[in-house]
Amino acid sequence: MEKKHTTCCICSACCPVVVYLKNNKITLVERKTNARIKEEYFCPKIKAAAQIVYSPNRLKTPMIKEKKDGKTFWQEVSWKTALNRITKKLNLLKKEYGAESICWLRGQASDWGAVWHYANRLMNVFGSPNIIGNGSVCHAARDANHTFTYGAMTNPDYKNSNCIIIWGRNDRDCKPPLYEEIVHAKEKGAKIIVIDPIQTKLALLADIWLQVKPGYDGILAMSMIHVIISEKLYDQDFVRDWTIGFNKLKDTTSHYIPEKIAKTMWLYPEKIRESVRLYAKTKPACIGDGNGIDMHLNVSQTSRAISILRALTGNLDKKGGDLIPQPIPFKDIQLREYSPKNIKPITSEYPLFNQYDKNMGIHVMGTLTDAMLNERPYPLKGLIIQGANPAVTMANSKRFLEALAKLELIVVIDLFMTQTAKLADIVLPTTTSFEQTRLNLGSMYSNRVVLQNKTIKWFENCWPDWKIIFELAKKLGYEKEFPWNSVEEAIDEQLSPAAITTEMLRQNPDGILFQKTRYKKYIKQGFNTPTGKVELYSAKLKKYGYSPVPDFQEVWKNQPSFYQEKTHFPLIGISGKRSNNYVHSQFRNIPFLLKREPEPFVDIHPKDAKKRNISDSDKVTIESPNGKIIMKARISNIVHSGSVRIAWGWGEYNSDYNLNKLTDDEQKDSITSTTSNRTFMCNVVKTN
Ligand SMILES: Nc1nc2c(c(=O)[nH]1)N[C@H]1C(S)=C(S)[C@@H](COP(=O)(O)OP(=O)(O)OC[C@H]3O[C@@H](n4cnc5c(=O)[nH]c(N)nc54)[C@H](O)[C@@H]3O)O[C@H]1N2
Ligand SMILES: Nc1nc2c(c(=O)[nH]1)N[C@H]1C(S)=C(S)[C@@H](COP(=O)(O)OP(=O)(O)OC[C@H]3O[C@@H](n4cnc5c(=O)[nH]c(N)nc54)[C@H](O)[C@@H]3O)O[C@H]1N2
Ligand code: SF4
Ligand SMILES: [Mo]
Repeated sequence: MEKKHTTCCICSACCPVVVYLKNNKITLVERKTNARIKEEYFCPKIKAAAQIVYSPNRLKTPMIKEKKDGKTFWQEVSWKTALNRITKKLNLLKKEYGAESICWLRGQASDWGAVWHYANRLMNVFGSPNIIGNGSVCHAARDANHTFTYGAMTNPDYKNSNCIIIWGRNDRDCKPPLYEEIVHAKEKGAKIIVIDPIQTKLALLADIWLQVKPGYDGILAMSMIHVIISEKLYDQDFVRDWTIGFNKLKDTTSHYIPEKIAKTMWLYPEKIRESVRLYAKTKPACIGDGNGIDMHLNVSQTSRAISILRALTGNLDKKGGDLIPQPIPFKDIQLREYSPKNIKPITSEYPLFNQYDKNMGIHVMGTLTDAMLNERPYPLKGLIIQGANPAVTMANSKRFLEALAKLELIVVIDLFMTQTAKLADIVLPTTTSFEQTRLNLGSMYSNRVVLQNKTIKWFENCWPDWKIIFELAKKLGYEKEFPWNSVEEAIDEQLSPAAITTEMLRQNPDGILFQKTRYKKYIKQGFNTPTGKVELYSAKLKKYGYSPVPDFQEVWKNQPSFYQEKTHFPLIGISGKRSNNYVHSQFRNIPFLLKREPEPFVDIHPKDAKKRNISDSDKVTIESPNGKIIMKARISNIVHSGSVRIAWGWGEYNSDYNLNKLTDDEQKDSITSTTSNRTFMCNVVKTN
């Protein structure tokens, strides 16, 4: 049996794997693990890799939606015909409404490798400033606020840590290599604190579990800062030499006394004090924050407050603490100089988040539906959707679908005929991570450069994302700007400043370490902030009209959406965990995975169930002011009474299960446009 090494990008954990092949067909894929832990972690999705790659449901060739005798149908076409049709329409729309009427939307699966730079380059040369990633509901909102505080997003160094806070994050199901590091640290004696409204498997492993009220994390962080300052548990040398705004922070947090506010967070004051003392007194310590604190209306202030904890305790960029990345030098190929100077992107209402990192690109997704529906600041006419299923994953599905219906051109680049693809005019079939060579995103930001390596040839008449972009660019007349004939040529150019080539990466399947890991880099180079220090107080945020020190006075932002309607919708709905069987809306069409988890559930506390006469496995309706969905109930103590956890991502399988029918997209975090997909008021009633 032949054996090849690559990176799996079925989910964003991007694990190194070994692929076993027979007659050039994948038979088995195994995750490489460095774990020396007792429990071997099992990733179901990788076991299903062959079923995913060879799924009979895969798109096999480009298709155009045609109309005849009042009926619409999909016509299979050649790549040439599909790209010609797209080019013609794009040019028409550009002529009539301007290039800015076209928007490119990247989802979580869109080409993890190239830092999205190929698509950015194409839109820049086309002349549209509207290329948007979905990071406002994902990690980018957190990333930006780490960056405002100390110049970059830190990574927790779990494996070398003696105390780990896992905050709104579930590495067990989402990042297995990191989960193994946590377990390894625990086995070596590290203390674990989990902050999560749900009793997850990680919470069961923890020394302390804080079952925080959903969305109250920022207030909790402020009360932890208060304890650290008032009990003098902070690193006094670091605070003196490397931070600004300590006194302002001290004043602001003086109101956040655990004994006064713990109850509003569903917590006990002594437990808050116990956990913060453990965290601040154990060195080194780190905090892994996750998507559980994203997707709230206060994500910016919350991320800032959590970031400040890392700085106050002196754990920044220390071994076992919170590491500042060591990006490798790479060439920026985005051609931003082509982007029109006089046309603002549709995201310009969020200027700070628009420009916080030139490599990440724009992630202000919260403006998209508004721009499409209200033609504000100008009409959008065409949308190219790559690696996303927004019909299911965007907040307030109903409104998003209304907006989509207004467009004159929708192109979807995907593996499957998803709910979103069904609404497109043209679908372009792409390849799975095992069929295409890409640079791994993490590689550009961290120190170890890893290649995702093509292991089999492209399925049927599918093209990898890079080829779709390169060929579309050429059809549009940008041969000069897209001179590459292969992705290898493009990657070599991107990596030229580091003097690393695709071939070298192929020779080193575990990656190439660019330079030795260095700690406390700030001593030589300062922090990458306007003052060169950790900004507990941010003059930049103040200049843009935001609170310079995190504060949670605007009460509505701490509440789940629809809080004002709590009389009729008294339960906090939590958009539930990412399952290790699935990735968001994906893979309910894969038999091995569907068999493991055949249906979605809503977890409801026994007290709340009793009040509603609901028993285990009863069919229930979950309703919010925006819509209704139906699932089976699971009576469970893992949720706090007053909240329910609703299974996530099932809307692709059956639209009755589409959680985003319940969510709101009206209110947003004022810095990042983040909608509160995570928590919202709802009610659960027994369905007759
Ligand atoms: N209520 C609620 N809403 C949420 C979330 C939540 O937890 N609750 N989570 C939010 C978060 S963090 C995220 S990241 C988004 C995710 O939202 P999406 O980005 O829409 O994620 P997926 O459902 O995984 O859709 C990815 C699509 O890409 C396709 N695909 C897979 N691999 C490739 C590839 O290599 N290239 C291309 N072109 N396509 C590919 C898949 O078939 C799938 O249709 O949802 C957000 N929305
Ligand atoms: N198997 C699998 N892996 C994935 C994905 C997937 O869909 N499936 N998606 C990928 C993507 S795009 C992302 S963004 C990452 C996300 O990965 P993580 O950052 O680990 O985020 P989640 O698993 O969404 O949620 C983490 C935890 O937050 C908790 N939580 C919910 N609400 C709150 C709250 O208000 N406060 C606190 N403190 N906690 C809360 C949840 O109960 C959950 O245990 O996973 C990636 N990996
Ligand atoms: S965790 Fe994700 S990236 Fe890692 S092997 Fe499983 S599916 Fe692939
Ligand atoms: Mo995400």
